[in-house]
Amino acid sequence: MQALVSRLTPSARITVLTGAGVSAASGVPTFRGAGGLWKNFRPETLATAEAFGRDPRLVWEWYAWRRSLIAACEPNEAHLVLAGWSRRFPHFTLITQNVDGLHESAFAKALSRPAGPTDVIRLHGSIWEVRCWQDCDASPKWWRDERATFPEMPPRCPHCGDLIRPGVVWFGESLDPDVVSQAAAATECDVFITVGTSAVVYPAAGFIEQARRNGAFTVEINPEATPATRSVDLALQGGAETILPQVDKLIMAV
Ligand code: BV8
Repeated sequence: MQALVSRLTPSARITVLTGAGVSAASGVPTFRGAGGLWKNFRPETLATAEAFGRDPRLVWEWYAWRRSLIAACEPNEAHLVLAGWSRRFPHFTLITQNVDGLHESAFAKALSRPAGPTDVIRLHGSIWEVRCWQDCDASPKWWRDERATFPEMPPRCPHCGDLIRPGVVWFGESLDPDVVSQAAAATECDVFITVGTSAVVYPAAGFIEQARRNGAFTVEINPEATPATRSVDLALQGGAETILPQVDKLIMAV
């Protein structure tokens, strides 16, 4: 752990990539962990445009279930430490695959200010945003919708009456190119830490290798081994909610 702490200096360019594991301690089920399955559906089969086209009600029931679950969750120590690092380290970038919004909530809690547009690079969108399924002209590209329940299932576009869809990136859909280039630029760094991801979903998992090729000191924080474990410089085996506060304490002690 000292090998990491000694590199987390104020001048260092530090990039952190997170996955579902960083929210596990908050009670949000991961995708591949126990409890990740819903009604015996594999997430990859529900999180697709095809699945939505086939049965929008079923897909919305899944997202409504996840929203109701996430709404009851609070950011944990891992989220709070990372929010704190965005103030401590001038060259800090936080990239997440998570759509739960807990990183953003941690900014409000740790820094008593809302997360700004560049504080969290969201690769896969947000479960608290929606879009018109037809992308009708009257509707904005996406808008926030934090309703606990929808008056009707599946919910409708207030502009054209057709369906709305979750504001997330589904499997088989391309990520926003601006977001991808922001994340790729952040792999030009001194320290790249991957936290709580199984490193199997692309292009997100590719940023770890990209950072390594760019000469960054790469670190993985995960209780289990992943395809990235053998290529990172340092693998810290354990929960993010335990290891990140430990690292933070050691930084403060320096
Ligand atoms: C695309 C939003 C262009 C929706 C998500 C290259 C190779 C192979 C396949 C592909 C490839 N390129 C593209 C693909 C296809 C596909 C893909 O990667 N498939 C995988 C399954 C093989 N990628 C795409 O489709 C992407 N689009 O590439 O477009 C294109 C299009 C067509 C064809 C080619 C190219 C879009 C991907 C985004 C999909 N949307 N989410 C929603 O949330 O509903 S992905 C979703 O799943 C999450 O956002 C996240 O990214 C992923 C889940 O992964 P993790 O977050 O890592 O979670 P997981 O449960 O797997 O692991 C948790 C980890 O935490 C575990 O390791 C566990 O040990 C650890 N852990 C547990 N507790 C803790 C902990 N760690 C720390 N602390 C703890 N306490």
